[in-house]
Amino acid sequence: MRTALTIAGADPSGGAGIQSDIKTFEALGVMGLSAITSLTAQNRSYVKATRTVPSDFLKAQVTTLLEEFRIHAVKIGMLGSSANAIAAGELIREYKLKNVVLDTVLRSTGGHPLIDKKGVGAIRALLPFTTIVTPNLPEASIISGIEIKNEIQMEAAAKEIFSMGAPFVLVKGGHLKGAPLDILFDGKRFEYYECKRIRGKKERFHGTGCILSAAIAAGLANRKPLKTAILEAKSYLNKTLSERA
Ligand code: PXL
Repeated sequence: MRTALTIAGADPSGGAGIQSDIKTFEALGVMGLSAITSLTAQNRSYVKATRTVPSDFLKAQVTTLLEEFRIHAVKIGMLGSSANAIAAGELIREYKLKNVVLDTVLRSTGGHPLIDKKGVGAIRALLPFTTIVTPNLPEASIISGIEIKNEIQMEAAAKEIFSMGAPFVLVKGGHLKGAPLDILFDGKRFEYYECKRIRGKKERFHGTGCILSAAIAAGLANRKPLKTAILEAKSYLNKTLSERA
């Protein structure tokens, strides 16, 4: 069976992080492996506290899995610390991990930091070792240093993040008003993914970014071409959100 590994935080509410990623992998027909970067105390509304694992222990989780499993794709979410971001980069290089989807998690929706102060720099340093990065608007703005209020600025941020070494950049436009538009940049062209806005209480959307990035990783693990994996991930996310209470 094809496998995907999630390197991410644990979310007791199950809506984001490791718990959600394993559900996504298995729903898309991929065996889910996981390495926990940080424990969180949270519900769907807010993050109360986090306890991040030491980076040598993060590495031990992954290297022990590699003794037994081939890993066909990797999703990276909340890292908790810049040390864990550096460790993830070392693992990718040392074990030649392929199909790496980096969800550039910096803060929770409520504003709780999910990586330390040096995290932005550590995430920038990870970009060249990924296959695709999937920042939302606030993350794309912080990583690129470009203010984003419209689609032109989304494109500028995507170009800037590409220039930092990410082979594909998918900027998610859900935080802009109007119909959500995600923009993919491959270094040459932009591709536009329009979607319908699903309405509801904010708890319904907890973990949306995790689902999308894990679903892209599942598609890549299943040998789908990247753009097919993105389209199928968006459709899986839509279905999952529509079914949620
Ligand atoms: O959606 C960002 C995110 C990722 N991973 C974990 C989280 C959150 C947001 O709360 O808790 C573990």
